[in-house]
Amino acid sequence: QNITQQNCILIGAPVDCGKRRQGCLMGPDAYRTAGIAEALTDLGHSVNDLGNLAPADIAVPEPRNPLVHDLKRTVGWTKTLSEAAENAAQTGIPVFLGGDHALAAGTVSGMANHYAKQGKPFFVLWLDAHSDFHTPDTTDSGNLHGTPVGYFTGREGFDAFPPLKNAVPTENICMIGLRSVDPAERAALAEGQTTLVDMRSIDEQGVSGPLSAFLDRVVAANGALHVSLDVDFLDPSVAPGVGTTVPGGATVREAHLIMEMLCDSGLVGSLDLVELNPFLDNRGMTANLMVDLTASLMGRRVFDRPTRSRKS
Ligand code: B3U
Ligand code: MN
Ligand code: MN
Repeated sequence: QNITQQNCILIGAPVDCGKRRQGCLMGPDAYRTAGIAEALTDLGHSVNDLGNLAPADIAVPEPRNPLVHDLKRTVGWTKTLSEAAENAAQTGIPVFLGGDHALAAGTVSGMANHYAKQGKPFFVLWLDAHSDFHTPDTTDSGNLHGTPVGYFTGREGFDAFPPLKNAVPTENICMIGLRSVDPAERAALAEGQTTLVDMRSIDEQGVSGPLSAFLDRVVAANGALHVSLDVDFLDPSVAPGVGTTVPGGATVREAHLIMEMLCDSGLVGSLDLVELNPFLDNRGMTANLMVDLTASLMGRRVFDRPTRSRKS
């Protein structure tokens, strides 16, 4: 198999403060148990597991919105993971083993800082049933795992968080799998340029058309890509190990196709695996599927395809 050998840096991020239902803290160890390191070394990559990190201890003011849950810990994780991402990116591909999606405030902002230093445009592929575009002021659940995209795009209302050095422009973000978007998020998304691929678009056009168009834009900009994979992107029948199941999600085949296309593109420089709740899983099936998808992203395939040049 002619895939480029990479140095994969596993970073355990047992973030469990982004919502009230607990269990994502077991995610990193579930991925290890499911054999994520072996899956990557079998493909010829080197793997460096940094173990599990812990959130920085940062004082925060009382949130304006009294619904907001555990602001302090989320802010601490944002600082820790932003620095971890920026450091790890210098020597390999960071793979963040979550943890809930609040972790992406840190991982994505850190990767944005890394590529800003290199003068490389930075893009984000968000695979999720949800847009996670709230701010601490607009969330009506108070769950900050619904806010990371709001943070790293530079929306207002995150003053308790580490100051954002490099906001990701909304036009550099593509969300695929959307089927649960709150009214406040929809209104805010309408003011930006995020590419929004909901389940209806997938039913009508499949995943390859919209993904291909996005990847062409990353290539044209000579950019780099971060992938944030939320378990609830997948249909709950194949991925039950998550607190926020939404029916009608992506199939195993759609998800693998996305990963294979991303692999072929050679654009991906970092990955989040988020929202796995092993306490809710069925005999490890969700952890195993997430590991298989990671393997597809990193080069596992049945047969090689002749390399087709991407049309632009
Ligand atoms: N938008 C809702 C639901 C939600 C967002 N992300 C997840 N759930 N996982 C909220 O609570 O903000
Ligand atoms: Mn999410
Ligand atoms: Mn989600």
